[in-house]
Order: sequence, then C-alpha cells, then structure tokens
Amino acid sequence: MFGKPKKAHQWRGVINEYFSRLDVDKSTPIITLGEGGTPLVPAPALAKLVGADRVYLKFEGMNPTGSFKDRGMTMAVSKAVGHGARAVICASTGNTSASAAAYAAAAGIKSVVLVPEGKITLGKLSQAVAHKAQILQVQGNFDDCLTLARDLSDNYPVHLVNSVNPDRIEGQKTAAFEVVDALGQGPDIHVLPVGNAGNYSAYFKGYQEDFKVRRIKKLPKMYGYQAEGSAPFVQGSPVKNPETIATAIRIGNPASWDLAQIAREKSQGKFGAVSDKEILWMHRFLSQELGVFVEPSSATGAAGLYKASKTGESFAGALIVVTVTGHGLKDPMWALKDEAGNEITPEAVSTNAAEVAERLGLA
Ligand code: AN7
Repeated sequence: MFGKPKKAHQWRGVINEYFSRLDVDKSTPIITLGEGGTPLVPAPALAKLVGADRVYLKFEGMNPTGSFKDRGMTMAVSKAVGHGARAVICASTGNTSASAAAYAAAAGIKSVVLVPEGKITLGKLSQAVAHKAQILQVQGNFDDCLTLARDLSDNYPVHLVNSVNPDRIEGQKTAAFEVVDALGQGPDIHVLPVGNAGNYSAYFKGYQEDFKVRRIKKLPKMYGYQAEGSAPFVQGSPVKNPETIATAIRIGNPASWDLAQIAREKSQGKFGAVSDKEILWMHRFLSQELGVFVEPSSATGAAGLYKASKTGESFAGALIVVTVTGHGLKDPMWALKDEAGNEITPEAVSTNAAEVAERLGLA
C-alpha cells in the first residue's frame, strides 16, 4: 500500500553536499559527522516583534556537536588529515573545542584544547572530555588562549584549527548557501552574534560567491551583534578585559577583524551591542514563543535586531535571517532561572490525580 521502501535521502555533510564550491579535491579525506543541512525555522513571533515581513532562524544548534562550528571543523580537520597532521590544537570559549574534539576523534587523531579557566560551560567541557581531547585550562581569557595556540602551532607539530585557519571560514560559508537554497533568494538582512567574527565573515563570503554566480541578485546587509561588555567592533578597538554572561562570545580581540570590516562595508551592514539582560530576555523569548532553545550567546543577534527596531529602525517589508549559533543544552542553567534570577524548581506533588489536577488549575 505504501510501495517499496526507498532509500531515504540522507544529508551527507557540507563537503559532500557542496563539493564543487569548496577548496577540496578528490584526494581530500572527508571527515564528516553529517554536519549542515540545518533547519531554517519560520519565526513569525519575532517578525511581529520587530515589524518585519518574514524572519527565519537558521538553527545551528542542530549540528552534530550542537553548534555551527562543525561546518568549519569538517573542512579544517579533513584538510589537516590530508596534510598528514596527527594532532590538532585550538583555543576556545567552548564550542570550537567541542567540535575539534569530536572531529579529531572521528579522524583518529589527537586534539589539544586551550580554554579560559572557569569560563566555559559544563556542556561544552563535557563534550571535549567525552571526545578525549587533551584539555588545558589557561589562566587567562580567550584572547590569551589564542595567542598561545598560535605560538604552539607555529613551533610544534600540531595543526591549528581556529578560524584564523581559512579552511574554517571556507566550511562555514556553506550556511549561506543553505539559506539561499531554502529561500530561493537571499535575505535583505542577515543577523548574527559576533565573537571572533569568523562566522560573520564566512556568511558574507558565501553570499558574495552566490552573488558572483548570480544565485542572488544583491548582497544581504550583514548585522553583527556583540555583548556590551565585550564589544570591540562597536568600540572600534580591542577590549582588554571582556565580560559577559554569554561566555561563547567573551572575546576582546577578534581574530577576523579585517575580514569583518570588509564584510560590513561591502554589505552596507553594521555592528551593535546589547546588554546581558537583553540577551537573556531574547533567550527566553526564543524558547517560549518559538520553540527554539539556544544558548544565551546565540540569542545576541535576535536581541540586537529587537533593539534596533525599538530604537527606530524600520524593518517593514524585510526578509530577515537570524543565525542562532548554538544549542540551549550547551548551557542549560539560564533556562532554570526566572527573570529576577531566582532558581526555578518544579513543584513536587503526590500521585493523587485530584490533588494534581487542583495544582494544575484544571479542577
Ligand atoms: C554559540 O568556541 O569562539 O564570531 O572558541 O560559540 O565566529 O567567533 C565561539 C564563538 C557565536 C561567535 N555563537 O562566533 C569558540 C568560539 C556561539 C559561539 C560565536 C561563538 P565567531
């Protein structure tokens, strides 16, 4: 009645899906966990909130390790293995290390990760441990970790997989291709959170390539948002001691500074900053009104978009895509606090149906 079973279409990861558009060839060993192919989720409640025609969330928490980093890591680790590397190293606020550790495990090589002491979330740390990375907590911030990772990879036999490695940006540009494939056009505005600005630069690269081959008619405006205590692009210079609860983007000296400035200028985009409070408000809005659970830093783009609409920018008639970069389970503690910051503990009840119905307000 339902016909013969047919082979289900299986997404094959970004290198296989976009092979001809990436810097790879037949000799490149493809290390993949099936990354990419993430949902573009309609966000009518957010469109209404900001007065736009249509808003979509590119839900990057749906990648194998729960963040967009997997797109760049499949490329970086594949190329590293292709070059004969036996070990990779990265500095990380957490997601890069989780991804590097997983792809290194899949490749059967060693991973070394340098993280700022006490400043990465439990979910991310557990991933690096699970995938058997050699983890060192550095007495410094992310920027110090990156300096150290660059130094080690320059002088010792270990391959750097931070986004200063162009293979990372190359892999991450596939997210823009997917947006265009899904919409059949480019958005008017693309919004995302910014730390090192690797992803901001990568989306722009993807859109620029789509523009060159006429898959889109114009370049989307790139809007990048940072946390107020960690906003070097807004300040116009590096921030020495960045601070924000959004630990993923607690970065004061962005590695992709120049690329990001070019992307902002050529796309007629902008950078902005939002407070931790605004980030947490949007974090809750996305999970409660749209069913999309992200880590706080991932709500920064949407929070910036909302702030822009509140302060007078009109999005009437606009088609907007907002990238939400990492999954809520990476850092679940923020969902377990109410607006005043108090712990939320579900009520305990007996097994009596009448009593439970009454507690639920059903009786
Ligand atoms: C969820 O993992 O830098 O602007 O070391 O984890 O490309 O740096 C993470 C960054 C946004 C910012 N959202 O992206 C790391 C790291 C999440 C992130 C960013 C990060 P970039």
